[in-house]
Amino acid sequence: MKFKYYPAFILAAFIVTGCGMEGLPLAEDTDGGSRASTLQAADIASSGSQASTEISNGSFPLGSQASGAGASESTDLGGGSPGPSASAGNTSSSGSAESFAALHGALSVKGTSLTDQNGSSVRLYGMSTHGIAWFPQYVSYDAFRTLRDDWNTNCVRLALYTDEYNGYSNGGNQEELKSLVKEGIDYATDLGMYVIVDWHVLNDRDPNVHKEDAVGFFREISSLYGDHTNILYEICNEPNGSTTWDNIKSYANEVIPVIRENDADAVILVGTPTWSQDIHQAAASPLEFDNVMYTLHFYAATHTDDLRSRLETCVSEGLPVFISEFGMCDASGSGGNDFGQAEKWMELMDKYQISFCCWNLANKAETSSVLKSGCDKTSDWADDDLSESGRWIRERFRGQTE
Ligand code: IDC
Repeated sequence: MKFKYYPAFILAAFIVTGCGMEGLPLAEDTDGGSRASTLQAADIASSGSQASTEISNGSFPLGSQASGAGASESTDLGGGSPGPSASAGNTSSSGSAESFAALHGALSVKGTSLTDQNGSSVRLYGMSTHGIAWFPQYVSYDAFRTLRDDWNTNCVRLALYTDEYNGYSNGGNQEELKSLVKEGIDYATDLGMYVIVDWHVLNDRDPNVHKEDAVGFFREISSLYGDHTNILYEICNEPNGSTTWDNIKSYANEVIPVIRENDADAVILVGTPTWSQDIHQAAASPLEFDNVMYTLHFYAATHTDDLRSRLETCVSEGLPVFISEFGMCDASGSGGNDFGQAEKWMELMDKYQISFCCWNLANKAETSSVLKSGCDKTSDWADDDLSESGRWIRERFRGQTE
């Protein structure tokens, strides 16, 4: 067991100012005006209005948005309750006294599968946080414990936005954000879960825009956690716009060696062009590193047969794919859920044993948030605390086997 325990340090009174996501620049936004908007969360928390979004061609436009945020201004980090040792019982999938991450240990990519320390293939599944800068209250031991024990998940994804308002490379307090990432890793480690550190490229479109920050960030995190076997690095969430696979490759060829200096065999997830939909481009020209998986993201009310058949083709031809983000709703993160399409995606992921994370653990007033916008609880959610998305995906996780 190679876990090193870092005492979880608590960000006392991590105050999020101007954290309303309405202040975020939009991917498709050409109106600089929205960038300047710094609505206070409290001003908008009650609005509850949903984004009205135009979806075209199955791609992912972040259309005009006016959804309310459920983030609280002054944040409770869940009390920072001390975790049990990493060998604490895990009532989730394994049913063993040993934790899931202890049981499976260091992962590697063999063919299209994630493979554990014993050579068996293993699937990771769980929730992605929303942007941790805006919703830090869910980066807590108790939230993750609930996801492990009640939702039957074995993995959590920490989404660190880069270029959105107050993101890591756009005004965010980098030290506080890194502390939050470290806390999240520590909580997941204590709970014997795997954890994905997601450098959430979105508004920046091309990961090269903030490459220097990415290099510094991943150097630091991998130097602290290089001996952990439960951490995966996702180096660019969703390149988009005119970003090409060659642009992404050139970024990956710089960032991956930085991580590998400290963590020689970590699994690294790499985003693909067009909001991580163009995995066929990665298949045509893969990276030359071991232990890499390519990400595909889907939103079930937007992406259907075409993207599923692309996934099927690429995986059948040998591409290792990790679905590190998906929603049951449309690509704006709102609109109606399409559970029929979501079920088809689930069946396909089961067929190919693909690992997956669902967007998002938050109480924002948008369809993809799994908590109701009126829910202030940060763990131990009852049925009534969950949104329609939350109720559906929790049921799905509960029935999931590795
Ligand atoms: C959305 C959030 C929304 C936020 C917006 C910021 O749900 O609250 O205002 O980002 O631009 C993605 C992205 C993910 C998006 C999500 C839904 O990875 O950041 O979150 N989505 O739009 N890709 C496809 C959909």
